[in-house]
Amino acid sequence: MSQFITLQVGQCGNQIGSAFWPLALHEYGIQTTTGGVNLLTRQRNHVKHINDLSDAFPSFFYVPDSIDNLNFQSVADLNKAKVKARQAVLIDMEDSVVSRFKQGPLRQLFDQTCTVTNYPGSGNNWAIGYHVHGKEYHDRLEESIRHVSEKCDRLHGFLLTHSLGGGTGSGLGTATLKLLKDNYPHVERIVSCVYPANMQDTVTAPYNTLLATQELVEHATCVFPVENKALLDICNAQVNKRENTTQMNYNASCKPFQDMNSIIVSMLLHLTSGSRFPGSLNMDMNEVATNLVPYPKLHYIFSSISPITLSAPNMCSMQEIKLQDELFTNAWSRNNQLIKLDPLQPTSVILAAAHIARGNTTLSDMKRNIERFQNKSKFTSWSRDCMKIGLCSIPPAGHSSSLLCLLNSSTMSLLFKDIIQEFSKLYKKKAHVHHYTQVHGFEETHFMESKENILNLYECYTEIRNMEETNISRLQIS
Ligand SMILES: Nc1nc2c(ncn2[C@@H]2O[C@H](COP(=O)(O)OP(=O)(O)OP(=O)(O)O)[C@@H](O)[C@H]2O)c(=O)[nH]1
Ligand SMILES: [Mg+2]
Repeated sequence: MSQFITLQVGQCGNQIGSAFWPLALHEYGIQTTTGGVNLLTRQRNHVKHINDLSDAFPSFFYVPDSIDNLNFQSVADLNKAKVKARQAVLIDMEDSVVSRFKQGPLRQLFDQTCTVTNYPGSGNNWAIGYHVHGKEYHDRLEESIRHVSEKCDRLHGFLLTHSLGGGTGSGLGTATLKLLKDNYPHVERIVSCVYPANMQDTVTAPYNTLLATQELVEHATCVFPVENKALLDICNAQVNKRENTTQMNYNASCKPFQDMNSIIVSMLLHLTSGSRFPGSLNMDMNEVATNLVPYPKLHYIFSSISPITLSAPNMCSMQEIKLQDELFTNAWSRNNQLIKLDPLQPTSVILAAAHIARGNTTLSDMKRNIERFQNKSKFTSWSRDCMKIGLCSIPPAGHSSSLLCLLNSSTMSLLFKDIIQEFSKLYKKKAHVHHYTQVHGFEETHFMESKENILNLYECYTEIRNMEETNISRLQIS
């Protein structure tokens, strides 16, 4: 199975990582007690033979000795066996989140030489993250990444997690992405990025988001964007669903990041499940880009998931989904989207699609529901009849089955339109521009170039949509 190196950049990237690793271990039956994660069942029961994992466990973990060490029960066993996350670097230009990692129960999981930190951050400024820290830490990052990649014998990709609203994740994160492309051009660069809830979150977020998006379009193989606004809506809906609770509402200022991140982590666990567990119908990570990216730059993938699980105690939506069809219907509903777009609306077309199920979903459940999906959506001429599917028999914690729906849809153009609009509002008045232009290496023309490139991408999607609307009849060749 393909091996992946994970890079966590900035506060958000590292917080997502701190939720991801304990759950990834838990899915192998290894208990941890970090971060308030509610560990619900022992998944080990689902893996019939521990030797089955000998190919899959090293996809995200590095096992120095023999695979017999897989008889782990707890983090103490992992430490004894010197197991490491196949984790390149924990990168943050302020060190509080990474320090918490270093002191927590999972500290042995990470190679201490592969953390790159500084103080006091990149001040919510993409230019500082990209140009100042990107330059200063270039060699250290290069060295750390080389160090972990040398331990891989089947390195297939890098998985980068970060947010785009601040300075480090957006700036240094995309500088790291460029470094990966320069040094490992044939290794995939898969990105899980968080778009800010609203642009008030950080005043300069529209600039950071625009500049970082331009880099993601240029250097990533595949991007899985998530919007904090969508996550907040999901959290609120889950809270309001609970009975006998005082009504509470999340909003951007109370930042329930733990719950929001657990939704992102569910998506990542799902996405990577085909590489982390064996199975003949699994969708390995090395199949993601091939199936979902028809043209190199149209690589932004929409995701939605069912059921939704939040991390806070007693907040897992534990109601068991009785019917498989309901699982699919929920995953297609607007309430379960990790980014607020509507790819099933009549004005958008689907360029590529994949459904990854975990747990007890059968092939016939899948086929029946794919047909339903094909009937309710609009596709390009080449994508209608083919749909990538993945079936991983290991369910996520606390559920008997779950579904991740991944779509490459022309409706993604709305995200790019929004980015340009928010940028233009601020840039029209040239507000905060001097913070960027005073950074050595940053030219003001970079703003307009980024805007142009994103606009081009917007137009590419529109063109595909319009192309599908004009119904050209087939030539009859006799
Ligand atoms: N979903 C989610 N969003 C986060 C998290 N932490 C921060 N954010 C959002 O990310 C944006 C800010 O990015 P951060 O990750 O805090 O910034 P950074 O990358 O550390 O950069 P600097 O602090 O400016 O150096 C804001 O829009 C926050 O709301 C998190 O754990 N989860
Ligand atoms: Mg920070």
